[in-house]
Amino acid sequence: MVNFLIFGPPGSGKGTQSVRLAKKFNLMHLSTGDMLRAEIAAGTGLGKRMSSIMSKGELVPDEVVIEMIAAKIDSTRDKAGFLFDGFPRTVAQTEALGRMLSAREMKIDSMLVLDVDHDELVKRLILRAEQSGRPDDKDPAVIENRIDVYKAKTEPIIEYCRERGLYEPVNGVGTIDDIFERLSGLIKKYV
Ligand code: B4P
Repeated sequence: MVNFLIFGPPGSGKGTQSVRLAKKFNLMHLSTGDMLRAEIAAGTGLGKRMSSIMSKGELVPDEVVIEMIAAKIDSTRDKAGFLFDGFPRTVAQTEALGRMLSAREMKIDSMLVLDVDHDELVKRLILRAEQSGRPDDKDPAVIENRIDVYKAKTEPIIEYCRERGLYEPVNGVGTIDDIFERLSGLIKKYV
């Protein structure tokens, strides 16, 4: 199995690219954001508890997403590997993922980091708010908070992965097709 992290700030295009990459390379796409939004849409107790955290642009507790990911890893069959999208988001989640994978004799092969400047991120998320109705996209103050939370809690993972030789930066500005080609070129080295 080959396993990848797709990484970058909110609005960098992780979700957009992951759907296409998963299809092309037969990877299991695991997006903690999508899983959490599915809980909210289904009106579960967990969804209700997480909804106010997400609408403020804060991170949900580590143990919630770690449990979700572990369950998905164990129920996945017939895939060439995993594409983790929006997970991990803290160093604690990264360490938990490492333990989960090594217990199953797997590892992360590469961390693909989408590099997009601040103004472009804000522009994309404001545009998405018009179509998605996502509460965390509607308010510019919440968008700024998500970017700040990314810098404070998520960005340190880059150094953690760089030290382990996993870091591969990708220019995340350009057309969706161009960025898909850049990412595909990197993934092809492993599959
Ligand atoms: P996520 O669902 O992970 O969402 P995201 O970071 O906002 O977006 P992404 O980078 O995937 O952007 P997209 O492709 O959609 O997280 C949402 C929330 O869930 C978090 O804030 C947090 O509260 C919670 N959460 C999730 N995982 C968690 C975890 N592990 N731990 C704790 N909390 C967690 O692209 C954005 C827009 O840009 C789209 O409209 C797209 O069409 C557009 N776009 C994409 N590529 C483009 C391009 N090249 N050019 C122009 N536009 C582009």
